[in-house]
Order: sequence, then structure tokens, then C-alpha cells
Amino acid sequence: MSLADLKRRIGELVHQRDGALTRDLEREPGKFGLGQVPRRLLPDAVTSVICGFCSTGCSLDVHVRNGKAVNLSPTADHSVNFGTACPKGWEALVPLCAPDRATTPLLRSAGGNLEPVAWDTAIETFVSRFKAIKRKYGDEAMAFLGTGQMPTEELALLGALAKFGMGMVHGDGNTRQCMATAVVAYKQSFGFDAPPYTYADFEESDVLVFVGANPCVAHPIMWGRVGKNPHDPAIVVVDPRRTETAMAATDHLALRPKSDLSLCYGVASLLVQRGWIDRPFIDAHTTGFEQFAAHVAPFTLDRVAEVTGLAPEAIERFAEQIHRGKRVSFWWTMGVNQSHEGVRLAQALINLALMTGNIGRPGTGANSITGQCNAMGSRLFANTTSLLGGHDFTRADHREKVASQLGIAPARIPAKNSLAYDQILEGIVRGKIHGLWIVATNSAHSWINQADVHDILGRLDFLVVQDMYSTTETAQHAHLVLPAAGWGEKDGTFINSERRIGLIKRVAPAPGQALADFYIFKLIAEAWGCGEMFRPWSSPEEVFRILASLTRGQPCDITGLLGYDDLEALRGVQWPVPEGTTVAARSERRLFEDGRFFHPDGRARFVFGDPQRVPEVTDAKFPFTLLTGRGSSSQWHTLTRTGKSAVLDKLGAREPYVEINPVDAAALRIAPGQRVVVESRRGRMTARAFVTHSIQPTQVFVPMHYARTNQLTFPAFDPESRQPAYKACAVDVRPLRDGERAEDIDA
Ligand SMILES: Nc1nc2c(c(=O)[nH]1)N[C@H]1C(S)=C(S)[C@@H](COP(=O)(O)OP(=O)(O)OC[C@H]3O[C@@H](n4cnc5c(=O)[nH]c(N)nc54)[C@H](O)[C@@H]3O)O[C@H]1N2
Ligand SMILES: Nc1nc2c(c(=O)[nH]1)N[C@H]1C(S)=C(S)[C@@H](COP(=O)(O)OP(=O)(O)OC[C@H]3O[C@@H](n4cnc5c(=O)[nH]c(N)nc54)[C@H](O)[C@@H]3O)O[C@H]1N2
Ligand code: SF4
Ligand SMILES: [Mo]
Repeated sequence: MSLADLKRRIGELVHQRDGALTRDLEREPGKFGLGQVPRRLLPDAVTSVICGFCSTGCSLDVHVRNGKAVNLSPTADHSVNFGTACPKGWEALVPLCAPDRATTPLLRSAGGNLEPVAWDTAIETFVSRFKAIKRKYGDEAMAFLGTGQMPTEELALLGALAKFGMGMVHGDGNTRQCMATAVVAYKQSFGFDAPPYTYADFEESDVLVFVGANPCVAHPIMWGRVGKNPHDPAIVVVDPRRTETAMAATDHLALRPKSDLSLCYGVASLLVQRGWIDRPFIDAHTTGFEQFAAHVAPFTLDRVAEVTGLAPEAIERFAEQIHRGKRVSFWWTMGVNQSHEGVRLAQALINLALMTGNIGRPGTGANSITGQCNAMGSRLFANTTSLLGGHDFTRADHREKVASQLGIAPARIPAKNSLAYDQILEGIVRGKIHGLWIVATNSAHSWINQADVHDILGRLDFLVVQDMYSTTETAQHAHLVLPAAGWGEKDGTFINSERRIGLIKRVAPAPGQALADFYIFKLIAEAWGCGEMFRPWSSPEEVFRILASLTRGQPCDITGLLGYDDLEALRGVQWPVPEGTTVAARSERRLFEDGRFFHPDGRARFVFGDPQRVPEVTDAKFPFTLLTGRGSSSQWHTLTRTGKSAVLDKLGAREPYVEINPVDAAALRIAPGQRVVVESRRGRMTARAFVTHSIQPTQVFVPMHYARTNQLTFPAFDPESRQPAYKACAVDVRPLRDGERAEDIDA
């Protein structure tokens, strides 16, 4: 594409972007009028959009006046949230108006500053710098890091452009930090990455087990569904901390960090010994049970009590609860996934469900709760860990199928898997990767062990950061910043935790020159010289149709969905929806009701292993185990979005804090609220002491929302999923010494 053509195309895109708002409003303005729910505001029109923060996928009715979103309220008749939203949902429009929005491309000047440039210069620079790296070092010297926070259509276009168009082999995303463990666990156990549940299961269980999950804070609207459970359920929370969720539960097993695998095997062993298993289900639908039963036999009650620090009676009671429950569901989140043995632990939970026949029926399941709004879309369609549509890069038949559907040469599709996130960073250190394109993730805050990350990003020949904000920690390292439209400023689909595909829509104009990621990718495709390949990928909805056609015959088959109107009419649809299926509006469905799993023999597998040593053990110098995670329902990750809302900012703690047990605080002469130093072998930070019984002695907790938290974390990974083990490392906690200044510690 010539420079003149490129300029024209950019002009068209910006014009298109600033034209009439969402497709619904354009097509049928009357349809979204008043009438269904009492509105807080008299709108010109109201349209429902799926929330852009967590994976719950709440529907929000956005009120639009004069073509701009002015307010919102949760959708009343939506099967996910029934008229409720958490504080982030209510405030979702506010971060769009923040003063630090990236409004023009920024290029690092000879003097070292990021300076505004026109889009054509930015795109030309992008292409020429990446092409130079490709020429000099080859395809494997370029990589991208994506996200679970963009619509599926954008994720797919990014993955296809980078790999099939530009020739990249390596691309991963922040879902590695989040869901990789669940993905691998499900693939090995069920034959496909398939969370089996539907949210109605929260209401239909009589025993709910939450392991390493704090839904009160991280998934409040899902937790609301638990509150609606009419069966007076037992709620067992397995978490070292007495979290908000643990406080609301009927039972809390405050085990030692990282002792979960022993606990699960101990419980499995008890279930076997007492004959509390579902033999007919095991025989008909699984393989490997005898080996599993032999494996867990040595996990005696005494041994497990010793390892976990739990009373033997508490472990027995847990086994009894699972046995007595008619509908037992197992739920897990990051306390499981972010562990050095996360995959085996997730599978230990899957095994408990399988051996007791708690799967495929209402109120049951081995259920991984997803993190980000579109982590599930990223798992299936980002073209990173799996080839578009849940296919496998290493299988020739899959490459041929995808290539023929897309009308491209099969050789365009890499025949090997990408390096994982940590291996991409390692590749930079080893001088193998020279160009990195980071889209919608803030690695310089969220990646494990920050001291390294800053050094690593500094080594790149070319770093592009594509974000809504120009002020992120990662953007500070960029050579080129591309200004992106955010949620609410573009169209597409998200897939939530229960596999529900829902619509997001443009209800506000993007600021300045910012463009939807979709159109940034299209511009790059044109300028790179592969625009032809993506001609059919003309709009998000066209891409949705292409992706749907790619899923034919896959467990996630959605060939029955014709387009966005279906999603609108049905209020979101859970996959699968093969061609010819009829789905009722607002219906809920779960997988495996017929007992058939996705392995070729139709059976689920018992997968297991030996508990491994914690990567960094505590010692006299670093005597505390540091746990990290979410601090409040109003804070989202690295705070680039939620930090812009005065309301959300007030609801969460702005200053870093560390939860510490009163016994430890007294021994260290630390008073509540006092500023203390938290230090690991790798870094240090100051934090206010939050003296509380919710954390056990010898453990401390610091939320992940503060930039310095990951200065402390230890870079250990699950060997199977390569997910970082954010949730345990050794630290020391102490008061500030005389003459020591907090600013110096945090410098
Ligand atoms: N408000 C808010 N909500 C969010 C997010 C957010 O940033 N803010 N992020 C979203 C995303 S992407 C994700 S992935 C989810 C995360 O959702 P969750 O996983 O529920 O949240 P976390 O606080 O990271 O971790 C859950 C719990 O794991 C526990 N844990 C730590 N170590 C262990 C252990 O060894 N064993 C056990 N059993 N438990 C352990 C911690 O004490 C913590 O309470 O939240 C989503 N929702
Ligand atoms: N210590 C510790 N660290 C952790 C965790 C933990 O529990 N403990 N949890 C991990 C987990 S589970 C996760 S998911 C990660 C999250 O880590 P990150 O992905 O780094 O966190 P976010 O703050 O959500 O970053 C998303 C970025 O994308 C930008 N953005 C938002 N929407 C768009 C868009 O539409 N387009 C573009 N181009 N940009 C957009 C935002 O401004 C922001 O800069 O953190 C991980 N880090
Ligand atoms: S629970 Fe999640 S999806 Fe629902 S409003 Fe809150 S952040 Fe949005
Ligand atoms: Mo996450």
C-alpha cells in the first residue's frame, strides 16, 4: 500500500469511527427505547453491552444521548446478572474519559522522549522496524503479547495477522498468567479446554467447594448466584486466608499455602477407602481410576493433616460432605492456577468430581472460574496456545482445515507451538527475540519478578505498546505507542466463564485519534503487504462469521450462530451451538450431560502426580510466605482503568498494604496502620500494616494492584502450563529502620 493510500485509509477509518454509533442504534433506534425497566435517566436510546472487566459477563444497559453514552444500569432481564452489577460495572464508562487516554500515536525521539506522530508515520515505523528485524534475525525474532480483554474478533485478527500475515511464530498473552493451568488440565483430562458448567449450577448444588477462589471480591455477581441457592448448601472454602468468601462460607479449611494437592489426594484416598465412589460412572465414563486409587493410597489422614496443618477431623468432615452431597460442585480460580503444581491440582479437583460422579448433572462439575472478560475467547481464538477455533498448530490436518477455510496456503500456518510468555521474555534475554508487540496488557506491572521485566523490555530493538492509556508502566518502555479505543468504543464479542458469547458495542466515540484495535490491525495488514489475505475480515461481524465457520466439528462448534443478531436476540449463547441446533433465549446449558468426554474414546482421564517442593521456601532471613491476589471488588489489576474512577478509587485502598497476623505484628512491634517494609530476595516495597486475623501467622498478603508487588514475587512456573506461581514466595516484614526513608525503599 502506498503512503497516499495508507493516509486515505486512515482518513476513512477515523471518519467511520466518528460516524453514527452502534449498529443497533443505526438500524433500529426504536427497539431500544423505554419500557422494560425503570431507567435512572431518560435516554435517547438504551442498548445492552457485556461488561468489559471480569469474566462473569454481566449485561449493562447503556443509556445513549446525542450519540454518546451518558449513563448505564445493569440489565434486568439477563440470565447472568438479573439487574445487578458490581462497582466496576456501574463505573464502566468513567475510565473512557480519563485525561491520560492515548489520543495520538507516540514515537520515541532521538532525545528519548515519546512524541506525538501521525498515524501514517506510526504505521510506517511499525512495519519498517519489524521488517528489518525479520530480515536480519528471521521470523522467530518477532513476538507479540496479547490479552483476554479484547473482543474475540480483535484477538483473532491480531493472532492471524501476526502469524499468517507477518510470519511470527511466537505470540502469547496475559491469559498465560491466568488460565493456562485450567486449559492444560482440561485438555489432558477431558480432551478439550471445556469448562463444563453454567451459572445455574451455583444455585443447584447442595455442596459447593471453592478452592483458591475469592468470588466475594473477584466475581461478586457469581457469588450473588450462590446467595440465591435455595438448598441451604454447605459451602466449603479452601484458602490459607480467611477471605470475605471464607467468612460467608459454612466451612473454611485454612490450609498451609501450596498443600492443596496433598489435601485433595488425602480426601480421594478416604473416599476410596470408605467406598464413597460412583463405580458405575467411573466404569462407564473414565480411564485410569485404578492407578489413581493406588497413587492416593499413601496419602493417609495423618500424613495429610501434617502437611496441610488441618485437623484430621476437618479433612474427614470434608470427605463426608462430598459423600453426602447429592450435587457437589468444585470451583477453583487463581489459588489453584497460579501454583508450581497447578495443573495437577486442577486435575485433582477434576478427579474428585469424576470419582463421585459429580459432573454433567445440575449443581455439579469441576469448574474453573475464568478471570478476564474474554479470557475464554482468547483461549479458543487468539491463535496463541491453540490454532484458531481450539485447533492444534502441530497437527497437519488442523492446519489444512484452517488454511482451506481461510483460503490461505497451509505453509502460512506455523507447524509448531509458540513459546510461552516466560520463554518469550527469556528469548529477549538470550538475544533471540528483538521485536515485541504488546497489546492490552501491562506486563511491566503484572508479570512476575519485575526487576527482570524492566531490564528485559529495555533490551529490545523495538517495543510497541498498544493501549488505551499512554501512561502505563509498560508504555513507559515503548519505542512506539499506538492509541487504542477501549471497551464501549468498539464492537465485538466476549465469551464468559460459562462459555456464553455476548456482544459488546460502540456506545461512545474514542478520544482524539485513537482507533479500535481491529482497525489498527487492518492498517498494519495493509501496510505490511498482506491486506489481501484479510480482505474478507472486513468488520468484526464478518470475522465472527469466519470464526464460527472454523469451529465446525470442534467441541466449541458455533456454526449454528449466523451473526450478531442471534446473540442479541438470545441474550448471549453458550457454546456449543452446532448448525441446526435451536437454543432458547436466556437458556442455560452444561456440558457432559451424556457422559461423553472429548477424548477419542469418549472417556475422561484420571491424571495425577506427586506433590512437588514449594519453589522458594521460607528461612530465618525471609520467614514469611507472601500471598498475592485481588484486594477489593473495585480494583482491577494494574489500575489503569479503575484507578481513573474517583468512586472506585475511594472504595479500594489507594496505598499499598500488607495483611499480617496480630501475633506476628506484636512480635515485630508493628502497630496497625504503620508503614512497614516487605522485602524478598529480589526487591522490596513499603506498605501499611493491616493487622488482621484473616491471615495466618507466618503468612502475609499484598494485593497485586500495586506496581511494586511484583518486585517481590519469585519467578516459578507450573512445568506443564508455564503459568507463573504468583501465590507463594519468601519475604521478610519489618518496621522502617531509623533514618530509613520510605521513598528510598520504593525508589
Ligand atoms: N475486583 C477484581 N475482580 C477481578 C479481578 C481484579 O483484578 N479485581 N481480576 C479478574 C481476574 S483476571 C482473575 S484471574 C480473577 C482472580 O480471582 P481469584 O482467583 O478469586 O482471586 P485472587 O485474589 O487472585 O486469588 C484467590 C485466592 O487464592 C488464595 N490462595 C493463595 N495461595 C493459595 C494456596 O496455596 N491454596 C489455596 N487453596 N488458595 C490460595 C488467596 O489467598 C486468594 O484469596 O479475578 C477476576 N476478577
Ligand atoms: N502478584 C500477582 N501478579 C499477578 C496476579 C496475581 O494474582 N498476583 N494475577 C495475574 C493475572 S490472573 C492477570 S489476568 C494479570 C493481568 O495483568 P494485565 O493484563 O497486565 O493487567 P491490566 O491492568 O488488566 O492490563 C490491561 C491493559 O490493557 C489496556 N486495555 C484495556 N482495554 C484495552 C483495549 O481494548 N485495547 C487495548 N489496546 N488496550 C486495552 C489497559 O489500559 C491495561 O494497560 O495479572 C497477573 N499478575
Ligand atoms: S461482576 Fe464482573 S462482569 Fe459483572 S459488573 Fe462486575 S466486573 Fe462487570
Ligand atoms: Mo487473570
